Amino acid sequence: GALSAAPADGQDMLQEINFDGIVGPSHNYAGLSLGNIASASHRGDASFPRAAALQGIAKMLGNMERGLAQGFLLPLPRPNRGLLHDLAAGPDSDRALIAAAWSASSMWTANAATVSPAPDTADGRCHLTPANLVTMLHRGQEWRDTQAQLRIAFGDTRHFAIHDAVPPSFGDEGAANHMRFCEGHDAPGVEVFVYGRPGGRFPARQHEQASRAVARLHGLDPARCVFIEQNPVAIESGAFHNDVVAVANETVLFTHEQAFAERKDAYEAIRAVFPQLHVVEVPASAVSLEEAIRTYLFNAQLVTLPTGEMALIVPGECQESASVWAWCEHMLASNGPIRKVIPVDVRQSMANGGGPACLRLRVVADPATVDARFLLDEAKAQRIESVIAEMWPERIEPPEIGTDRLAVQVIEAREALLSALSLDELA
Ligand code: SUG
Repeated sequence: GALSAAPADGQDMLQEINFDGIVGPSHNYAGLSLGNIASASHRGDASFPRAAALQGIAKMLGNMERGLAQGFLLPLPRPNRGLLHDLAAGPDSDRALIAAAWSASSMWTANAATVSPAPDTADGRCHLTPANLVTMLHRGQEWRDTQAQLRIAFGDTRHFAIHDAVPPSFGDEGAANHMRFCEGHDAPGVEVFVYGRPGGRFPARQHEQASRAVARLHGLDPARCVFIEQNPVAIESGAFHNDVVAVANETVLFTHEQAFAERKDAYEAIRAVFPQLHVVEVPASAVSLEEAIRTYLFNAQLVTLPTGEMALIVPGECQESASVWAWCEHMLASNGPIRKVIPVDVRQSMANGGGPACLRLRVVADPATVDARFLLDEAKAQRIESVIAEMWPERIEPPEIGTDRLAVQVIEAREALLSALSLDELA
């Protein structure tokens, strides 16, 4: 079609759209992520891919009913024959190598990319950099395929720029270690990058130099970027990404007291460039770091509802924890900016260390500029649900990973979903 100029006069209707990862048919518990306590403790369990994927769809539908814009990204091709080939892995190889090529980990789209919305960037486009995810083998295989999808979903180069991942020795885990503060999603933001320092018991998956490279690639104003060190104690306790202990939305930072290495300095550094900052801090005396990580209180979606009120969409596990739920009730009774706490059931993902926030990538954009095939509506959700109900394995036992029978089922299931969504070009 004919090219027309992008509206230069601010006519875009920029809003936050959550792109959830649809849980792939090979979802399983192989314990692949060192430092991710849920993944390690569920290693060897049977998994339930169909239930997992339906939990994800129900979360998306719930957010749509609340009036939020919803998109999705598709599962990546698994098993990844290319990876098995590059490793010269055969049936007798280490189970972890085989399981890596079968991982459905792309469901956690908070790790798909880092996103800088148009109002923050020098060229006025929304910039996306796929995360290289190099720390973990099963995640490092994701980014090229993720990028291929981003190039379709956000293919309109008048509005979006898609970069290559940053070079490998600097680990990058995407939006899970990135927070954006703003008065409204369509207003200029201050972008905060949280990195870890290596040397602890568990890997520090986000490297400072990766964050700095992403900020430069996106053309962010250095005066509106803040780089903060994650608390090594948080990483040692199992917060393998910052979004396990903190989440931001508009003017609000909802954080555990022990999220950052130097908490007072961290808040001050943000406040110096964003004076409207409102910190809602949960003290360790109310909720211990361990309990916060076990329940994923902070791996919540902090969203602005159409009424202007903020809601916190938390895992159901939070409601079952006496200390976490007591704190939520206390917060709601106080007159803070977060007015609602809404539990959702994403237990299958939680058992691999992925809460509601891990399952979504936030993109600020005008939905009209996004490829509509990646946007959800009720009819499409029903179509996706019926493919899942019919084609996704009900249950996977660990010894089935690597078998030809399961490979056929997993490949056919994904292909059925692609055709139901007219996205066969991703096959
Ligand atoms: O990378 N789990 C993911 C969980 C990612 C959560 N994302 C955010 N916090 N944003 C990970 O550790 C487990 C896979 C396994 O063990 O099979 C896994 O990859």
